[in-house]
Amino acid sequence: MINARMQEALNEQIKHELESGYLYLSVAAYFHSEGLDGMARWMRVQAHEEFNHAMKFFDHIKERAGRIELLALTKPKKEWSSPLDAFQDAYHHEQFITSKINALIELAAKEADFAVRPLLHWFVEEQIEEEASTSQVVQMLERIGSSGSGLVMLDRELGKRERE
Ligand code: OFO
Repeated sequence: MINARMQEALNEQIKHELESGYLYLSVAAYFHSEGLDGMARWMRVQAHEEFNHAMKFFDHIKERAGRIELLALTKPKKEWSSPLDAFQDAYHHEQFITSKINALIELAAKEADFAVRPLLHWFVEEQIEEEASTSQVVQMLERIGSSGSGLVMLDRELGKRERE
């Protein structure tokens, strides 16, 4: 059975993952409002991934006979000044999530919770990908600068993203 401190921390992580999805849906809505449907699609796929992340913690608590508690979600930001600004926010958010995963690893060590280690290890790998994918788009947008045609091409490219 999972101990109370770990259970509380994993319940908080469910909230962080759902808030990631909520933020990316809000970014998707912003992109739709700008006519950038490809970028919106990329963010919508990302929001689905975040829901799956939340469910990994949800199922872990359930499998260890813990009590899942869904916490209130924070309202996400609604406007960004540019696609670059929006993807920079996504990148910074992923860095924040990485710091939360690291804190969970520290707590698991302190609480001698060996059962949660494989799950957290999965997230360590996942966060490498999550940071890389958002920072790659940031770099592309920085290169594109104010080129309208570059933005159209990138929008088309990002719109090819499929759900895993
Ligand atoms: Fe984007 O990795 Fe979960 O939050």
